[in-house]
Amino acid sequence: NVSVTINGNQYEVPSNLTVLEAARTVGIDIPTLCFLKDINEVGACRVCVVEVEGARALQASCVLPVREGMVINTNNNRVRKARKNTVELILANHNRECTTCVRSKNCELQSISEELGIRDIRYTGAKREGTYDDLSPSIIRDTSKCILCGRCVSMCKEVQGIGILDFTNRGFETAVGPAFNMSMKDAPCIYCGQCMTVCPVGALTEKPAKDIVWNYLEDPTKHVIVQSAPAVRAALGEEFGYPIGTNVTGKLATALRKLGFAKIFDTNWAADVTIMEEGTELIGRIKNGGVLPMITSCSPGWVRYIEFQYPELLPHLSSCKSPQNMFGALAKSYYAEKNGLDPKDIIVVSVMPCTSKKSEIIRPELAVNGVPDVDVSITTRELALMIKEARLEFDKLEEGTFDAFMGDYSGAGVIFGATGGVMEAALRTVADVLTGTEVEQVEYTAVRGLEGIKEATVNIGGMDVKIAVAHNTTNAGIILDKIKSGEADYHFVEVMACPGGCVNGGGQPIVPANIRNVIDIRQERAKALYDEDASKSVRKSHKNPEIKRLYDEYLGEPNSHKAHELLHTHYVA
Ligand code: HC1
Ligand code: SF4
Repeated sequence: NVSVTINGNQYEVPSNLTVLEAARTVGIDIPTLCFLKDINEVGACRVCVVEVEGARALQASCVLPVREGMVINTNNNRVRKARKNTVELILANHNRECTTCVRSKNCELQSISEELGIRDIRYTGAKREGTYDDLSPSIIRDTSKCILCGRCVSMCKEVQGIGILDFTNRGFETAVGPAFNMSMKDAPCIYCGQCMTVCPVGALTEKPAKDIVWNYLEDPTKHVIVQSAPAVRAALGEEFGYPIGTNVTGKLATALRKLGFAKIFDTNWAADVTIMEEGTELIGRIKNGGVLPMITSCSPGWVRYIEFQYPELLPHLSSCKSPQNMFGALAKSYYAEKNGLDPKDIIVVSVMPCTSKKSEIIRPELAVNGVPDVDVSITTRELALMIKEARLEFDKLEEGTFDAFMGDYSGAGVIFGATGGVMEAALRTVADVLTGTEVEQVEYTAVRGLEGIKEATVNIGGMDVKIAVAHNTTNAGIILDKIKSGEADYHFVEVMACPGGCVNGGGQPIVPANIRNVIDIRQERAKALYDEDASKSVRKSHKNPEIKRLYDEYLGEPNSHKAHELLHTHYVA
């Protein structure tokens, strides 16, 4: 420990802290704009400056280690003036169209301007000419809003191991973007959207599609149905003031119904279908000497990653489409047939925690006879906007349920949204199939939690099944290198592109840094899903009565010819 004086009071604080952290441990908040714990600790914005006795210039507290005997002032006139000045300079060069910005009311620059009491901006002059790039299916980059904090750069490079975004140009012309200012559409971007979730302002946002949904909902010639992904229910409530980690399944169902969808179904149901198909594929590959390890293919950011970075390993991907697309394919075949509908009249909308899903739905190899499985994909955030536009009072909605037929799901389907969840769901079914019994164990805790790479060997019916789970693409890369070198002898690997899995997807509600720095949102949201799983009486995909019905009445067996036509694909380099 060291002894420091902050704002006139003496404290003992751990010696390995920065001044920013030390102040926070004793309840003194220093504002920040670029700081993001463990991800972006670069002292770029200088909003966190403090006065240190003996030093002439003010110091950025986020990169300043504490020292024995340090005397610090975090909030005197000089400090406040400097902070205000810094933020005014940022604002002078910022496109301040707050009223029409998608981040209005959830913008860290807006909040800090308000907290510092900025009422006018003394600096006027030239504004940087911005780039507005909306050509990709998933991301809009608007540099007129960018404040050069560097969070997205760190996220893409350090966490995701990709490095699409970087500082370009110099001085006044400095901007953040892909090399040569190319469009995100042309860069090897996986559309994970992690850069958006850390952007403090509206410089990186999703490509919106909610107005397309509104138009379909008013088109009398269309039968518009919706599916909602596992992780949506673990985060949507945050947009309406619920604590992080609140499960809002019931209100989500009611909200979707009130928005006017003809049927409200659940991607969790399709996750159960995926387990039937993927589990069977795995057993087949093990028994028949197929390519091992088999790797999950449901996270479209991950699929883009392996395509760009390790195309030679594509045969390891499961041939299964993602649950989102399996749902769509079955809606336009099974559901259409059972309800006497023309598939051409059915519009499938998906609500996803993901921005990459917007690119997955337009992949030509996933269409069935040229018809896309899913017509429109919106994020959790866009759904929240639709609920607000419809003026529904979310907290007052009654607890509803999803529609039968493609809306009932097992606990296995729910946990897909957390890292390790697909693996655990698969093991529950594979264990029963391989042993020909009803295995009592349903929980596989070795694959739960936030360790970057989880490895385990599970004995199933006398056979040792070696598994690994990776989340974020840096960890995915580590596993792929091991597979490439022959060092890995796994049978089955789960990869999710986003840190923590879909619960922390690029389309989820954006949590400002001051909260992210103290709460692990991945853990809280995952808990909401594991709790729902534990509360279910049916926790294995193959025990879901609606899944049994699908196979009895329509598909026959998992991996049948019909299942292959609708639910599987082939990724080629
Ligand atoms: Fe996911 Fe999936 S779990 S990819 O993270 O396999 O997006 O939630 O919908 O498709 O089910 C996302 C979540 C989601 C698919 C499923
Ligand atoms: Fe990088 Fe993902 Fe953002 Fe693309 S979407 S720039 S890969 S963080």
